[in-house]
Amino acid sequence: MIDDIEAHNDAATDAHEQALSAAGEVLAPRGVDVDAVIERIQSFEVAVPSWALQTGGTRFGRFPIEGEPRTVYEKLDDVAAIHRLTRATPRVSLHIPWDEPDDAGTLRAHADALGLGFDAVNSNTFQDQEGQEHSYKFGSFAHTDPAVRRQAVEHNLHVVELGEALGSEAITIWLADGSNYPGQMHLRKSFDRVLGGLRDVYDALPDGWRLFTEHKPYEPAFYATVVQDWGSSLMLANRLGPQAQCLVDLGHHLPNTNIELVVARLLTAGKLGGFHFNDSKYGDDDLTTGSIQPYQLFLVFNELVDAEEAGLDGFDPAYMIDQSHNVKDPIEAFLQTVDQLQTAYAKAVLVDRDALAEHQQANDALKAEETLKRAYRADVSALVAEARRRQGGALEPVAAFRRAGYREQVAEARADEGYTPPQSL
Ligand SMILES: [Mn+2]
Repeated sequence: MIDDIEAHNDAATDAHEQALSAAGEVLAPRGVDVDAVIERIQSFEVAVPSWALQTGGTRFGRFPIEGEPRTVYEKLDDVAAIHRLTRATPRVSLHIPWDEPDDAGTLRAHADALGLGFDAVNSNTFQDQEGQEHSYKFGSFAHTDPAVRRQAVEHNLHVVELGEALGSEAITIWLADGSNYPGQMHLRKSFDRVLGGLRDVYDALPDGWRLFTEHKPYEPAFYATVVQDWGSSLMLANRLGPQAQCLVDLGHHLPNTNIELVVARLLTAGKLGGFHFNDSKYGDDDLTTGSIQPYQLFLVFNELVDAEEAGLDGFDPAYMIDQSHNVKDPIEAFLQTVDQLQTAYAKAVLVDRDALAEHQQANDALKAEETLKRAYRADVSALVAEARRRQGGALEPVAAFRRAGYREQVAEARADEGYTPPQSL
């Protein structure tokens, strides 16, 4: 289906090579090793979540498009198409039970055939599922009834077991537990109950596995959320032990929060486990990464690259995308997102860290800020495209995707009842 990448790249080669050499002319005199930066970009990988390959919606509705994946197998086919074009998304982050496979071995074989693996698995105790004995209306891990808490723990243990069968090595737990009104929930006791539930899951983790807690300030709980902020998440990770770390979802912060500072603190604590990339204007909007606050994204990557280059002990963040595509074709949005992430990463790699350290030491606020701005303003688009091309990906992923007619083809294949895997990806 997407098998004419070379032809597509050939058509775009002249313009690309001009842009690449122009970028080299700007960067080389600054002492930048352009090839080394391209190699760094090539090393960047990010996981695609199984829950965002269909169009998303809001509480007001959802507007589906033709050719959306109907099964977890078809979702993997779409991730393979994204990976084929970007060469940067070799893993899928599964959501259970939304994408619970009938048989883990069959799903794993399907992923293997597509050249894909599995990143962190995600559990769900924020909504009730059919046939479930107890309701999560008033919480899961934090519920006052031990039977509900037990059910939530059992679900997470099941997700770990399934993840193990798929080759995952981490579980992400986001809890909606909280209260809508003052007095509804005992603030301290509810936290203790969450810690108790997480402890049961933590104790059952296979060797080499990590458990990520994901904080969020509000929604669906509108007064007090138990794992509300990075401080609460860090407390949990510290109390649980070395296999527990914190996941930062860029949209899970109150307006104006200094997220790069949160990242720096979690790095200092050795507890930055993973990321959910997205962007937001007002709340947890799940918009395309870099679409609203690209400078903030760069500043976050600046902290990550600084930690990477400093060789910070235990630095191994699991990068994932967590977006909701209400008005864009989800595959196209992912192609755009990966490009945005690589762009922010490349700009952070360009930061002259020796000069920055000197300006910081000299308390030269202006020169220090300009050092960051200089890297941020650099046009790295040709470097990012070259990184894709060197790995067999597309110079212009969205254009190649549209030209290949993938969406039209799957719209036809997915219109009938039976499942037909794409012939070539
Ligand atoms: Mn998230």
